[in-house]
Amino acid sequence: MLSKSIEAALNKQIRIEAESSQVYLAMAVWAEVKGFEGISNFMYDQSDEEREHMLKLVKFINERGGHAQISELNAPNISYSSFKEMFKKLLDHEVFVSESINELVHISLQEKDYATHNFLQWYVAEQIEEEAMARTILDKINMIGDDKGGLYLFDRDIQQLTVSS
Ligand code: OFO
Repeated sequence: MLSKSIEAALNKQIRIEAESSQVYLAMAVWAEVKGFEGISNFMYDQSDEEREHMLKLVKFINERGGHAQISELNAPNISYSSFKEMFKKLLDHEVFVSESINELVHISLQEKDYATHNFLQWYVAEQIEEEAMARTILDKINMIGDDKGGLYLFDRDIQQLTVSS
């Protein structure tokens, strides 16, 4: 059974994951409108993944006798000055999510809620991967700079870049 404070903290995370999904969906749309199909598809996938993260929390809260809260979301940013800015925002966002997960882990230990602590380990591992991936992408984008040809190739190769790195 979840304590009220853990339930509230997990519900806050539901909202963060849902907002992540919206932020990445808006990035996918922006890239698509600009004609970058590879980057766009990559961001659509990221958006789907964040929704999965949200659903995992929903199921966990309900299974543990709580009530998952589906709340209003902040509107995401819908345009960027460049892909460099967009991917910097993506990395910043993942770092923010990691901090939020760390705080949840901290609360679960304080309350000796080992079931929740165990459940959160999946998110800890996921955040390590997602931060690393965002850093890899940002490094590539910084190398490309404003070179149009480089961006064209990056758009073509982004799926492989991230899978193999
Ligand atoms: Fe990439 O944030 Fe979810 O966990």
